[in-house]
Amino acid sequence: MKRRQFITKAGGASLAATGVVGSAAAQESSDPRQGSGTKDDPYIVEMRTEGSEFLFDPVGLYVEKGDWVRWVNVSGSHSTTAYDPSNPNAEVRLIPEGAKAWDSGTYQEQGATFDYQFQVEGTYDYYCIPHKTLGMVGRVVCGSPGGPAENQEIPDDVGSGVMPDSETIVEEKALAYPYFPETSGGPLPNLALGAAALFGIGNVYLLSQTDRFSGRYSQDTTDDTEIE
Ligand SMILES: [Cu+2]
Repeated sequence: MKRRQFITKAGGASLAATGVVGSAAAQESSDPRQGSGTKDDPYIVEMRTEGSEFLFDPVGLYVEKGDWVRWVNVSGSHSTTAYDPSNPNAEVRLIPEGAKAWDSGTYQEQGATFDYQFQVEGTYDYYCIPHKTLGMVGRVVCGSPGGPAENQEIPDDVGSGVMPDSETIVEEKALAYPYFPETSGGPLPNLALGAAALFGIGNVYLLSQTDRFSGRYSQDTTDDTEIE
């Protein structure tokens, strides 16, 4: 059971690595920010299903007070729904005080759109109703970061990446999915894969040592076989 879970995670990690390469290439050719924020030409956030990934892209977006954002259902069935107790499955409010909570409902049709005007400054976290627990969440910062989203973590996973911090959203304006923070050692997925590889090598070494000194290695091997 554990082994199967590990294989699943490893598969996800390589998918994530592929996604990073893809979005890096996309960023070179085009800004992840589409639109200009007006009612007639709103900023665009795509809602997509890609294999086992369910995502908002860009996952982090900066807007000015009064700007419009349009969510477009590109593939799969999705909603854009603000974290607010009045919305389905949301137990916390993660949008600024005084801001109007939104919920598009779940769209099945490709090309369906939902528009929202940001009228209160602060940080807005939102999710997709069907895929809330599968990592489909996003963040908009209007004007400057603030509100309850800044003081608590979202209660759900963030797909293959991490939720962009608000300062990075303000600096970069739009962050393509999946988002990984910059580190001195390179992108996170490579570090994670490297750590997993080291961990695996270490395990093999430890098992061989156990074998040599106590003979428990063969017992462990039997357990491993049963697990498979
Ligand atoms: Cu979804």
